[in-house]
Amino acid sequence: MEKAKAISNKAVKITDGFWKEKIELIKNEVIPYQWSALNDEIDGAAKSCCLRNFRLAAEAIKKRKQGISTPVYAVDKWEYTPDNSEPESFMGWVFQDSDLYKWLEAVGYILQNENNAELEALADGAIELICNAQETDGYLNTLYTINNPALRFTNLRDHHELYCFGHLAEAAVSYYEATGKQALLNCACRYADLICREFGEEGKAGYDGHEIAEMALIKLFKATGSDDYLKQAKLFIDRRGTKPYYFDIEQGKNRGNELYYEYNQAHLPVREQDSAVGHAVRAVYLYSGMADVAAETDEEKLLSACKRLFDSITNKRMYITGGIGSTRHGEAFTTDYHLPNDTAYAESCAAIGLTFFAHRMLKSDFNAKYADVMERCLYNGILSGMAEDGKAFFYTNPLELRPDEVKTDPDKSHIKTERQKWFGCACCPPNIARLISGIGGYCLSENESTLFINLYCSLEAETEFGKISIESDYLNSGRVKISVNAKKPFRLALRIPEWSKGFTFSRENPFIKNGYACFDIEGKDTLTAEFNPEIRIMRANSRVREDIGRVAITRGPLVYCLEEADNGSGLHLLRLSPHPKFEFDGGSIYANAYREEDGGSALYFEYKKPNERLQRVRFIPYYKWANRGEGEMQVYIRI
Ligand code: FUB
Ligand code: ZN
Repeated sequence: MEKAKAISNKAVKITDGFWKEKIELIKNEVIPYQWSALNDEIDGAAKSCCLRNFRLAAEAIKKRKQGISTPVYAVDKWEYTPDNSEPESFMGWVFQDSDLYKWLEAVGYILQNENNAELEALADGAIELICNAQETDGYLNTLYTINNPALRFTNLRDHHELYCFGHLAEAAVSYYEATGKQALLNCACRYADLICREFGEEGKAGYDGHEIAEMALIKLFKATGSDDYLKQAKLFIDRRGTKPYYFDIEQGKNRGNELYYEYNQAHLPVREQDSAVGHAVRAVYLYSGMADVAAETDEEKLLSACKRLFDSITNKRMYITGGIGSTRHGEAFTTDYHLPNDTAYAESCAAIGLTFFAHRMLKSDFNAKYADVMERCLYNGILSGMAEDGKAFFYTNPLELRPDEVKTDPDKSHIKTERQKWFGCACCPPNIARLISGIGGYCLSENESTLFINLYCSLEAETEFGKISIESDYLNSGRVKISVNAKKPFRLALRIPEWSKGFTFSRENPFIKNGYACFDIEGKDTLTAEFNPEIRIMRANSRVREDIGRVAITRGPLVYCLEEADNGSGLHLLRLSPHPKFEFDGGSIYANAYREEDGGSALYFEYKKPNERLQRVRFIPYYKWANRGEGEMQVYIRI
């Protein structure tokens, strides 16, 4: 297995351009905004109760330590609201704690690259609160601590205790790497140690209903060097899908239909799984953990399963935007080539999870296709989840929308016509924040001989081979300048983006392997690469019924869409002209299309060629849609 490791976010400084602007937005707008949301300070937004829960848990622990008994409340729901719960009990979704952890992880990534005493002080306060909500034996979950500690770890399938642990651990590593402060890392390790005792070789044969603990344990293993965490991650992976099903044991009953187990990817032992199934976020989080464990243990069988699952997703079950999850039912995958545009679930978190998975595959399988998928997700199905001002979010990311249908069709009730200020189930907004703030960690990787450039952000980085900087005009001209100051000779591998029709490098005859152009570098050196981000008319495989006879417009990594605001209503009436006469103005794409004229009032009538009129249409990047009020949107246009 040829291995590589990612160069960490801390070693990579994004210097300017598109992603620098996004990181600044996260730092200046999104992080403060989300802090207010977690504190329930945003008017008109769904309540989080996240910080409130931590405060209540800390108080309960304090009281119990003083010998004062605390009330017991039910632990029997996914969402606790003032209507279904006692006023002093836990509120929100069972996994509400994870929102604060994701926020802290994002703060950690920001602090890895700059000093910000105010932000650090805010985070330290939150960490103190988290530590106060931790039980003496390391357990940390506000739902159980507030409502009924005696019931902890009795419903791994649904109650997200290991999921919340996973987010705690990821936040802890990010914050520790940023500040060197141990408090949150110690807190996460104490919880990890409890989990290793409870679910280790000698313990209960459980694993999480919502995967993430696997990849989080690997992060803790890397940060602390403790083998126990690697062993536990592998145990969780090895156990999943083996019989008798742990979820049956804990629930005291069999679910009757094997299909139910697919929701948690627990239908088969993971090494036997071929198709991506079930809840999409869970799936890609599991596969990310599998890819991590395969890389740490050099296990070919596990890696082969990861490769099959990656191909299952990206060759048959992924939207052109990098979105995954074709149905709202179970927020899940369905079947191959079933990619409906207007009922798509395509949760922001799922595209984020696919990015995690692709990123981890690069550790063991040197192939540009993984970075291509990261890029597809990042520029499209992830960024679309956030408004341009960083203060509103999409949970689901359809590729086509008519506001009147969304409002009247219960099958589309998961879709919103405009981004929301916050959600009761707010998994996506802080997930977007942590991904973008840490994007530096996705750009480069290295092994003993080679430095790989996976994403072309403008950056400066410290690597094993010396300093590297990238000046990127990737989105606009496709031109990228790379300067290195090498401490020792090495090979530089530049990913050739799959969208680039042709490319030129300032040095001739690169050796091309697995989609990377490789150059031998010594001393101070500068290389330029010119990729070709020309406008492309893309189609889907003809097995995708919804897209037959339709095309999507892309330029470079960006997928484009039509909006009512630019093109009028009735976007379905448009078809791209065979002579579109594309024009790119640095942001939008203009093209000729024909608009079918109103066919009168009859619902059905005998066919005759419809009248059409020429219309110049405007396409905007998909991620920017719905920033100008409510209206129709369409990625695919008839051709
Ligand atoms: O269950 C935790 C998160 O909430 C999932 O990842 C999302 O799909 C949402 O259901
Ligand atoms: Zn989400």
